[in-house]
Amino acid sequence: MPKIKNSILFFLLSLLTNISQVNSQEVFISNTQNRTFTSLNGKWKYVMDPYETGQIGFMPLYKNIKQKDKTDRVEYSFDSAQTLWVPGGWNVQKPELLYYEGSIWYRKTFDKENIAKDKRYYIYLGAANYNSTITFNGEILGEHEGGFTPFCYEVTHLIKKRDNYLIVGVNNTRSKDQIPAKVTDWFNHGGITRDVKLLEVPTAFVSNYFLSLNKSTLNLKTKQIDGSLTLTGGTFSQKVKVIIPELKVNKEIIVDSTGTCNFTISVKNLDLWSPKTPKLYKVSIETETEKINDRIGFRTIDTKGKQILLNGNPVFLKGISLHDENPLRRDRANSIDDAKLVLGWAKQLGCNFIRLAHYPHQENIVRLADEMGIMLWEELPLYWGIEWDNPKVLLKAKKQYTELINRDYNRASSIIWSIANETTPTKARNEFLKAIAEHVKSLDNTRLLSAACKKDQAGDGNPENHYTVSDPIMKYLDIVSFNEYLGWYGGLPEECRKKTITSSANKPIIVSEFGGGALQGFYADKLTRWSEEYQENLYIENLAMFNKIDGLAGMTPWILVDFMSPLRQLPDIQDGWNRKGLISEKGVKKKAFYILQDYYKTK
Ligand code: GCB
Repeated sequence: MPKIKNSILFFLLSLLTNISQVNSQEVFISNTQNRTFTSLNGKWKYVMDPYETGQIGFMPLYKNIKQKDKTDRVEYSFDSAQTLWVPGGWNVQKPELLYYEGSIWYRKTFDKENIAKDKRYYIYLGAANYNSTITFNGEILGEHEGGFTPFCYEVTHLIKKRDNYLIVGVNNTRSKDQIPAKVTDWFNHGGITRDVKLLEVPTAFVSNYFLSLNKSTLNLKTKQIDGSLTLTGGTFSQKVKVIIPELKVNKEIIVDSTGTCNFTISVKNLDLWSPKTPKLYKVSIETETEKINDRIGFRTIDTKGKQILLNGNPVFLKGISLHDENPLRRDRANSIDDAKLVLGWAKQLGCNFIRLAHYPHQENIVRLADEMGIMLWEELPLYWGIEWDNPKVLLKAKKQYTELINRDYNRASSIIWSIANETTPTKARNEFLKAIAEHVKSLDNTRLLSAACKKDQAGDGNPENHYTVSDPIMKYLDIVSFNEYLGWYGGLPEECRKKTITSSANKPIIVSEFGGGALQGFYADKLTRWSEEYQENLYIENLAMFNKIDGLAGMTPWILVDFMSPLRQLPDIQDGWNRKGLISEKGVKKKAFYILQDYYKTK
């Protein structure tokens, strides 16, 4: 008898494990804005958990425990708790949370009157920084690591007509085995920073699809679009249609029960996407039970020797770097209006390119860049201090990259994946980044690879006044990029006149950062630190130096707008802001803005 009991227990346990596997984030659902969903944005109740135990008074927070009668001991209460706005970092919402690093548990309650039998329901989070525990109606759905990429969990088996409660614990404690690691030069906005949605999809649904222009057909009259898609939940073969009305495409695809399928589509008279003509086509993906609309542009991006080729033509990337922050609201960006603000400034500067530093930005900005014709560099926070020799960190990086590529593959604006920023070459780091380069290429060979490298140190065999870039990871990259702060972190701007820069690779070069700080409205002579004149002169000298580089294919100066950083505490100058912006945190342009604007007019 006990034996039977044990086996029943084992069976039940294995069922449970299976359920938790099913619930764990194994499906990636893209293009959520064009699917059926209920927004769960708005005010959420919250309970702080500074000791990060997940419980208060020995009672788990995700159980949403309430006092039953006057004898009952319960030491927390979501019902009478204060609220935080979602999406949004918690730091700027309450003065006592400004520098808070720890856990906060959020709760959202909602009713769902029309629960359809032939539908499935998923909780989708655009991003939560950094570790999240997702629970629904008292069940743990899973945990997600990474502060900038989207994820979802199925709740079909748990959703009710009334009184659903979604409780999410978010922890933004920094740690050396995370990505990013302990120290960054940006603000650690904690919490649910992007949209939360309850998605409603058919039982079998197209969770993701990937469309891109086949490079080898670029110069042909009839071009080819390469495609693949994933049907989730289908138990038998099913028809899926890809429809592009303007191109008279109505392609029928049979997806078998494996759920994935590759296909090609021939197209005539295709207008290519470019910054000058950011043509997007209406694309619909249809099954018998759903229709997903999208707007997709088709282009190729390639290199030839030291040139970057967009649709086969050389292009100079007139760029600027950017953090995903709205300086006016002092918060992580999370809306189309936030995206319009910064892309509007970049357009005024004359940019056709933006480096989305140093982590995946909100999806709205990538979609708006598609519409506005701005090319993008996207990256993960493989930044200072990463534990290169920790295999778990490598797995995390691969997972974050997979999530980002799943989200943005169909965006024509996104042309470069950058795999690291300012990391010192060591054996462990080189192997790690080689593995990441291979991973990214295996998921997406329609974009270029780069990394913001360091140039070689002085005294490493180069003649005086001559810099080279010879980072060993360059061989895995399509573009050589480097950050260079001459005139700010070493020497005065005038020294730029003496320096020359080369790279040993026959590849295009992007200057991925340069710049210096200025307090907007502080005017002095060009040798006075923090003055607008100092920054202005630094731009003049640096631009002249970079202009001499053989193979210069673009640049992304540091940075469009001042951004929050706890590393920057000089009173009355920085006050918690990195001042290298060409625009102040109040939206006022500094003198150097116009220097770069004039330079871009010549390009
Ligand atoms: C860098 C980093 C960037 C910093 C910048 C600075 O090289 O890549 O994250 O914010 O320098 O301002 O020092």
